[in-house]
Amino acid sequence: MKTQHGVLATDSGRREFLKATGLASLVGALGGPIPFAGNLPRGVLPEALAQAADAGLLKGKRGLRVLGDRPENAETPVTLLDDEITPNDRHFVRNNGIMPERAWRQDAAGWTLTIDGEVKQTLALSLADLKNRFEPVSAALVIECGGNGRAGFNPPAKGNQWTLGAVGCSQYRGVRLRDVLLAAGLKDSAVYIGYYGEDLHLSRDPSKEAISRGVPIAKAMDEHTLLAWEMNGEPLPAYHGFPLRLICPGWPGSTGGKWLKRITVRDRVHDGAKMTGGSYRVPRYPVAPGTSVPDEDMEIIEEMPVKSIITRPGTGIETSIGSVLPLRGHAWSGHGDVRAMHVSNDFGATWVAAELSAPKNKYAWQRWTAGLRFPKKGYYEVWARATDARGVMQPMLVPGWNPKGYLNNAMQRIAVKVV
Ligand SMILES: Nc1nc2c(c(=O)[nH]1)N[C@H]1C(S)=C(S)[C@@H](COP(=O)(O)O)O[C@H]1N2
Ligand SMILES: [Mo]
Repeated sequence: MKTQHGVLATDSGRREFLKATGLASLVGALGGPIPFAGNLPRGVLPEALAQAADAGLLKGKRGLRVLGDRPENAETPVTLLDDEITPNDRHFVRNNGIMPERAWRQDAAGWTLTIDGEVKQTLALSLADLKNRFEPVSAALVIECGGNGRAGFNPPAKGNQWTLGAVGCSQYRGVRLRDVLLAAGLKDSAVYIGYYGEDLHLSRDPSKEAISRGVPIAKAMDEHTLLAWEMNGEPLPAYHGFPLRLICPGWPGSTGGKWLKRITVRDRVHDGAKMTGGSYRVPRYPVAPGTSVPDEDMEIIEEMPVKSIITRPGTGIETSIGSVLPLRGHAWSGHGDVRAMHVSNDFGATWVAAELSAPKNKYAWQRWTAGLRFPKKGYYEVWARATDARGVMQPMLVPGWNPKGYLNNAMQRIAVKVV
């Protein structure tokens, strides 16, 4: 298959081509620099990058915005996140290393999950063991990357420049991590878990992990923390961790190890790859933008903050004076349920309450809908903001600058032209 610009898009041809050129020149080859790219509102899909994704750079994905190819990272344009349950082909991808071959083969033969460390009995469980020995559970769960929104920070933070789309809410099936840990029997010394996946470090050095994070034992034992083998009724897709992934809902996506092979129970805070230094850690106190923060003043991110997205309409929509513009999206919070959702069309001077549905289950996102009328012709913005169960709201502007650009939950704004 050839794209309109003549780039070979067969699987092997494309892979060779990418190896030789990298993503930046692929974008070039797909049509030169994007005209007026600098003027595009954030979240609008640059067409060449969309083509790169749809040409199969990300197998089984449609319409994602590719941020990098080594490792592969892609976010979902916000208007493609409108579904109640995010379909597999629309879920963002965040990889830190090289995906295991097994995931592409969808072959769990010989695979086991090892549970070891501060346990009374080390376990090695096959997928069949997990399915037969423990009670199956199913839940719709938000997974959001801790760096979602990084593109909003100034001075800029290095790393993937996620805008709004490093989030999804799919339906997972699996077992409670709690039940598996209880089967192994926790020792009194258990304080933290650390996961290990089958993906390779980018250097391909087998003694290094691409990422190995974890959570305190209380979060590991929470009934909502899952070991999942199914996503939206299918075996976990290659990108999302086949054959098994961890999900610690409400916490940074990075706590949810993909392609799991081992969970080790620790007698101290886990110190695997990306647990220390600047990774997934933020200053303990507010710092001035651009500050370099001493390591001992950094702490591990736990709960993710309250947040929402506007999935309809897309930014730049045109509507007419006096008619009601329907708006909708989703709201979620690492703290639990979202209590209220508001929208404004006058730059936050006044707010209108939106309809907000209950979540399908704890840690699923909640549908909100609203309608706004515009009194005069001209340029408007719609702002949307969620409030969590404690009364904590999304900030109007980008919150607390931090060295790696985590936890930007500023409210989303879309442009509306009224004629
Ligand atoms: N083994 C492994 N697990 C991983 C990662 C990874 O690179 N390797 N990335 C983490 C990060 S940073 C995020 S945000 C989520 C992303 O999950 P997704 O790609 O299914 O959206 O997976 C987490 N689990
Ligand atoms: Mo992440």
